[in-house]
Formats: sequence, C-alpha cells, structure tokens
Amino acid sequence: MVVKVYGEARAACPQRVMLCLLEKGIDFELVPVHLQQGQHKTPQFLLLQPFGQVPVVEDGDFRLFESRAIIRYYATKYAERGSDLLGKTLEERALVEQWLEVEAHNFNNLCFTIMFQLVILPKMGKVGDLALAEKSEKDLEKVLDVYETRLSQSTYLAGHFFSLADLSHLPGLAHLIEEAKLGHLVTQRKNVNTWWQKISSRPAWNKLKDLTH
Ligand SMILES: N[C@@H](CCC(=O)N[C@@H](CS)C(=O)NCC(=O)O)C(=O)O
Repeated sequence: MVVKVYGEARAACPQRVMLCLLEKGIDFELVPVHLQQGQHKTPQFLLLQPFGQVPVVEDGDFRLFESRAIIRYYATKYAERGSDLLGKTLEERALVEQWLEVEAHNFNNLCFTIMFQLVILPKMGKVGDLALAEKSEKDLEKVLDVYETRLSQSTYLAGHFFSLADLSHLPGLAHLIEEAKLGHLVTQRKNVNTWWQKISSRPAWNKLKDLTH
C-alpha cells in the first residue's frame, strides 16, 4: 500500500512527514495541494483536514493529520524497519519526546514567524514586518544557544543517535538557511553547525531535496 501524503512539496510540515517516510523506506506518493491557490481551504480538502492545513496522510482507510503525530505514528509502526528514530530505552525515548516538544514549541514558532515575514509574504507580493522578523531572530538565537550547549554534550539532540527530534528540525532549518538566508545562525555556533552538517548529509534528506526542488 502506497501512503498518500497531501501537501505542497516545498512546505516544511509535509517535508517533515516525507523525510520520515524516506528514513523508514516507506513508499509514498505526494498528492499536491497548492497553498497559494487556496486548495487547502476547499470544502473537499476540509473533509480531510478540518483546519485546512497540510500535511494529511491517507494509508488505506486510515487518515492522520498533524505532521508530528504522523512521524511518531510511522516511527512506531515501523520501528524495526529503516533507521531507528525513537531510541531504545524508555529514557532515550523520553529524551526524543522532550526535544520534539522543544522543536514544536520553542523553535518552530520563531522559525515560522521569520519565514512568514521574510519569505512567504514577499512571495505573495506583500511587505513583511521586518521588526517582528528581527525580534524573532533574536529570540531564535537564544534557543540555538541552548542547542549549542546541549550539542556539546551529545552528537544529536536526544543523545548519541539520530532521532525524530533531529529529523523534525531539518525542513525548517533548511528554509532558514536557504530561503531566509540566515545560515549564520547555524555557522556561528560550532556544535550546532557540526550537527547541521551531519543531519543534512543523510541520504534521506538528499533524496527529499531531489524530490522537492
Ligand atoms: N501543526 C501542523 C501545522 C501545519 C501547517 O502549519 N501547515 C502549513 C504548511 S507547513 C499550512 O498548511 N499552511 C497553510 C495554512 O495554514 O493555511 C502540522 O504540524 O501538521
């Protein structure tokens, strides 16, 4: 059964899901939903995702939305296949959960605000709020300082193993570096930079870039 991923190829949240499927070696088909054309707000799409957002996956007659719920689902369902993304012990798994929460609640909101103000609004022909972007960048610096300390103690966020916590950061970080041109946030921090080099050279990430660029 091929998993259907409804989403826009370049959007970070569907990318998080596709990256997990690639790490696990699960076949999927991207069903394009064009955000700028408002396809995510049609009555038909709202039946799939009542908040009108991507991604949604359809796996046989099972449907799931919320990108982090989806990656947790596939990492658990196919725990024995592809890369282990969950950790082995209860404590390792708890640390993966901790850093996944950090990604969702400390990192992602700032990353999204910066991207929205500096990249998405200008693409729509609108002017972004530069002061808000700058404030978010400053706040993100503080978050990345915490990562810098953490990554001086362990190779990856949850420990010495790549996990969902690292995976979940890849699309947003790539957007900050490539589209918002904020690569210095990473390169100025030795341990964050080493971590970024490691996670962004994984074969699954390179496959995803080939599929979505
Ligand atoms: N918490 C949701 C957020 C989904 C989300 O914000 N998706 C964006 C694309 S990355 C979207 O659909 N934006 C269009 C909109 O919100 O109208 C998830 O992780 O799946």
